[in-house]
Formats: sequence, C-alpha cells, structure tokens
Amino acid sequence: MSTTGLYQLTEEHDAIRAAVREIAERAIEPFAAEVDAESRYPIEAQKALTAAGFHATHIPEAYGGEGADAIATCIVIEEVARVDMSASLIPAVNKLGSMPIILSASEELKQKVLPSIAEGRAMISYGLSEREAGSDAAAMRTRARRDGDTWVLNGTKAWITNSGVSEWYTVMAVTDPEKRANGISAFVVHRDDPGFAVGPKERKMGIKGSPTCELYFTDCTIPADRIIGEPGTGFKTALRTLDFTRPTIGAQAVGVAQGALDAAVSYARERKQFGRAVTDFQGVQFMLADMSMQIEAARHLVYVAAARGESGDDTDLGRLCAAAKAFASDVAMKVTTDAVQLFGGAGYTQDFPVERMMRDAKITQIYEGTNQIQRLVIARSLLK
Ligand code: COS
Repeated sequence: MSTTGLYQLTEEHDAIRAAVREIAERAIEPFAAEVDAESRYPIEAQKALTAAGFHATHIPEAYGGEGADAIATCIVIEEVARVDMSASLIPAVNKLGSMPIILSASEELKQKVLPSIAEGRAMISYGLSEREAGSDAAAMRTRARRDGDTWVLNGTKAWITNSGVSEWYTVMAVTDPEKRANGISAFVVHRDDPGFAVGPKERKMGIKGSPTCELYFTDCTIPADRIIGEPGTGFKTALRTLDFTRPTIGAQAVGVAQGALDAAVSYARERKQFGRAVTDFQGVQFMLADMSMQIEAARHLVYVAAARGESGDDTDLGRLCAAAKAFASDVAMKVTTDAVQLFGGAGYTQDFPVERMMRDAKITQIYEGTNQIQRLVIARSLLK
C-alpha cells in the first residue's frame, strides 16, 4: 500500500483561488439566500462561472477546455461552495457527468460532447442511481437493447443532480442481465432524444438551488455510437469515474465548512454576553480552533487524493478518494453544526447563512456514495 500523496500548490492555483473567490463573493453569494428560499436555479452563478471559464475547468484543451488539473478544479468548487453549495454543483456535476466520456469514450463521442460543455453551451449530468439501486448500484434495472443503428433505453433513474438544466446525461443501463456488473453499459443521452423525459423536482433538505429529478426512458432511442466504450464496461467506467470525482465532493465539503467557520468567526467577534465578547471565552475559542483544525486536515486530504488521480499512478486511488470524500464531508457536517451552535438562537434562523450551510452540508455525506460505502471501499482496499 502506498501512503505517499505529495502535491504542490502553484502560483497558478493561488491565482485561480483569488479569481474564483472574487467572483463568488461578488456574483454568487448575494443570491445564495434567495436561491435557497425560493428553491430556484442559481442562474447568476452559471452565467458568472461560464463567463470566467470556471464552469468546467477540467475539460482538456484538446476539446476546447481549460485543461485545469484536479486540484485546480477542487479549488474552484471549494471557493464556490464557501458561499453557495448549490452553485458549486455546476462545476462539480459537469465533471461527474463528463468524466465517463473523458475516461472511456471514443474520440468521435468526445468531440461530439465535450466542446459543448467546455464552451458553456451545454451542461452534463450523471445517471447511475435508481430508487432500488443506490449503494448497490449494480442492481440497476434500466435496460438498453441494440436495435440496428440505435440503442433503445427503458427505465427510470433517480436523484439526478442538475437534471432539467443539463443538455447531456451519462446513463448507465443493463445490456446483458446475466452478467450483473459486467453486463452494464454506459451511454450519452441528449435531452432532445425521443423517449427521454425529466420528472418533477425533489423537495430537498438542502442544495435547493440545484434541481434533483428522476429521468424517464420510454423506448428512448439514441444513435449506436453514443455508447461509452465497449458494451459491458459501463459499471467499471461508472466506478472509476467516482474515483476521480469523490475529491470534488470533498472540496465542496471543505468549502461549505470554511464558509461556516468564516461566518462564525465574524459573528463571535461582534457578539457580547456576560459583559464581554464571546471570543473571550475559551469554550468558544476551543470550538473555533477545532473547526479550523478539522477543515485544514480535510483540505489537505482532498488535495492529496486529487493529486493522486492526476498523477497517473492509480495505486490506492479508490481508497484515498473515498477517504477524502468521507473525511471532508464528516468534517463539513460537524463544522456547520458547530457554527450554528456558536451563533446560538440566531444560528437557527434564516437571517444568517449557517442554517443553510448546515442543511447543505448533509448531502455531502450521502451523494457520490454514502460515507458507509466509502468506508467499505477503504476497508476492501486494506483487506484485499
Ligand atoms: N474502478 C473500476 N472498476 C471497479 C472499481 C473501480 N473503482 N471498483 C470495482 N470495480 C470493478 C470490479 O473489479 C468488478 O469487476 P470484475 O467483476 O471484472 O472483477 C466490478 O467492477 C464490480 O465490482 P464489485 O464486485 O466490487 O461491485 P459491487 O456490486 O460489490 O459494488 C460498490 C461495489 C458497493 C463499491 C459500488 O456499488 C459502489 O460504489 N456503490 C455506491 C455507488 C455510488 O457511489 N452511488 C452514488 C451515485 S453518484 S451521486
């Protein structure tokens, strides 16, 4: 087992962080409370991120993208999540949806889909889960059968992030039911394809600005060349994708936790009780110190995992990325909960952002694999 995971932040990484922070604070944060309260899509964020080229920085230059490395992509997501987690799903899901194509699609399919995402003309979502196939993703029931020059899809996908606003969907479906995981294939579906429909929006606890819906496939017919890789390789592509994208959920978690800590520090500085600033009390100081310590540890683990994915050395990639996602999201839940606590009664109201941040943080422990599944992946790697 390799335990090394060196990374070096460059001046370019610092410049990206400064640029995204400026955009996030100017063009995204002012709308975050309203986006949450109205459960509406953060269109201002999409426009601002796209105008600055931060909506899908990971797309390689060969397809019109920025070709940013995995740490840079994490920094973008982290800085957006610091002010609005819903908006950070724009760059995060563009990476999740397109990674199967980047990893495994034919050159023709890459050329067809990736430039539209890089140029900001289209977004892409990822369709793996079903109501009865969440953690046990290989139990999916959506089917795809070959029919001449087409594939015909039937079934329903559930909890699909940014559905409705995305033009493209990477969809995993069973092509050979007898082979279970090795009988699953991956496809790219366009929202205008016949037989494709998006269901109503789920009413969620948090990330209310990011639409989550079911996808319906009713004899949905797509050209044969929209399959990603060979038939039967879709499940491996789906899991390998998650190895590369779980650090982005870690980055989201670090971002929302940092946002909550920053808000808690400024509130605690101003708040007076018992005739003095609450920051004079060690009980408050120790809470802030713990929050800072945990965020810093999570941030480094996320960058280590992201750098491992970038390095081409796949040793332990799954374990590191699962660890980064699980650790950072557990930190986000703890830190945002403590931030609400530090605000006292005010923290429980919608007058301050920490209430929203605590609700938003919860999903990072659930999506892209529950933290129980992350621990299973880590344990399997240790015990294999
Ligand atoms: N990369 C590539 N291939 C992988 C892989 C990975 N990270 N992990 C497993 N595989 C391969 C296995 O080697 C196996 O192939 P062979 O049969 O040829 O050996 C195949 O994929 C099936 O693997 P496995 O038997 O381990 O599958 P399981 O059904 O036991 O599922 C877990 C494994 C639970 C880890 C998987 O279903 C999972 O990650 N579930 C959570 C799904 C998830 O994250 N959902 C969120 C959706 S996105 S919001």
